[in-house]
Amino acid sequence: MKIGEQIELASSDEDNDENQASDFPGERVAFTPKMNFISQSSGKRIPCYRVLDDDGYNIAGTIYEQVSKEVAVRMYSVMVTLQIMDTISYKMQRQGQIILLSHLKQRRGNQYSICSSISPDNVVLPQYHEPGVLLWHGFFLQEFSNQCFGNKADYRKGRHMPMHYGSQKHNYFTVSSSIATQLPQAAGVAYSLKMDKNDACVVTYIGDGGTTEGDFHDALNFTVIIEVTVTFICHNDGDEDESELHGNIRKQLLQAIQLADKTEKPPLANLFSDVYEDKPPNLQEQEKSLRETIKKHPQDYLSDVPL
Ligand SMILES: Cc1ncc(C[n+]2csc(CCOP(=O)(O)OP(=O)(O)O)c2C)c(N)n1
Ligand SMILES: [Mg+2]
Repeated sequence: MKIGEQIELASSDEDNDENQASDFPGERVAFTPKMNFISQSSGKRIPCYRVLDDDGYNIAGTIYEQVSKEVAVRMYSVMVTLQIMDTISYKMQRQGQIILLSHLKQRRGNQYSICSSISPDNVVLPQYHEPGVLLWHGFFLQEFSNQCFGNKADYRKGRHMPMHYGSQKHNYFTVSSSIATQLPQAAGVAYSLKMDKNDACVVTYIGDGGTTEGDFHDALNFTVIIEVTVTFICHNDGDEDESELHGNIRKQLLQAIQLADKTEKPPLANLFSDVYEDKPPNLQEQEKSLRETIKKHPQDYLSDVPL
C-alpha cells in the first residue's frame, strides 16, 4: 500500500444489494459491490462493501485482484494459525495461566485482507486484535508465546500484559491498552514520516466502541490539519463458530507455549531500567523499598522472577 491509495465506499442507493444485507447493531446494512469516495455524510447508513455473496460466489461488478494459489494457501494457513492461537489462549486465560485475553472472533479474515497489502515498511499501530498482521510478516509462535508469558526472551522485558505484542523489526507498535490512544499516535507517526520524506503508510486499528473516545476525533482532526495519510480501520463485532483445529500448528503452538512458560522471567531490576540512563533517586528508593518488602514477605513473591 502506498500513500495516496485509499479505500472507497459506495454511497448511492442503486449500488446496494438490498436482497442481501447484514444485521449490524442498530440497523440492517445493505451490501455494495462498488467503492466510491464519500466526501461528506449523507445521513444514510454507509453500505458494506464485499466481493463474495453469502454462498461464496463473486458478486458481478466487483473489482478484485486474483491472488496466486501460493499466496491464497499462505493466507489460509496463517488464518488457521490465528484461529488456533485464539482458541488456545482463550483456554489458557480461563485456566489462569495468562491474565488477559483479546478474543479475535470474526476478525481473522479482515486482518489478512488488509495486511497482505501492507508492506513491511509500513507502520502499524494496532488495537489489540491484530496479531495476524505480525504473523503475516513472519513473527514466530515462540515470539508470541514469550510475550504472553513475559519471560526474559520477550522483547518488552515482560513489562506488558499478555497479548500486548510489539515488534520494532516489523514496524508494529506495541499494543496500547487504553482504548484509542494509538490513533493520535498514528497521526504523529505519519507526520514524522512526512518530515523525513518517507512515503511509508501508517495503518491503525480501532474497535467500534473506541470511536466514542475523544482520541478518535482528535486523531481524525490532526490527520487533516497536519495533512498526513493514515489508514484508519474500524472493527465491528460479531460472532463466529469455532471449527476444527489444525493438528500440526496446534502442536507447534503448544510446544512454543511450554518453552515460553519454562523460560526464566526477566530480573526484577528491569522494572526500573531503560527510561533513564542514570536511575533517579525516586526510582532507587522505589526499588529499595520493593526489595525490602519482598524480603519481608518472600512467600508472596513469584519464585520464577530473579531478584
Ligand atoms: C480508555 C479505556 N477505557 C476503557 C477500557 C476498558 N476496555 C477494554 S476493551 C473495551 C471494549 C472496547 O470495545 P471496542 O472499542 O468496540 O473494541 P472491540 O469490540 O474490538 O474489542 C473496554 C471498554 C480501556 N482499555 N481503555
Ligand atoms: Mg467492538
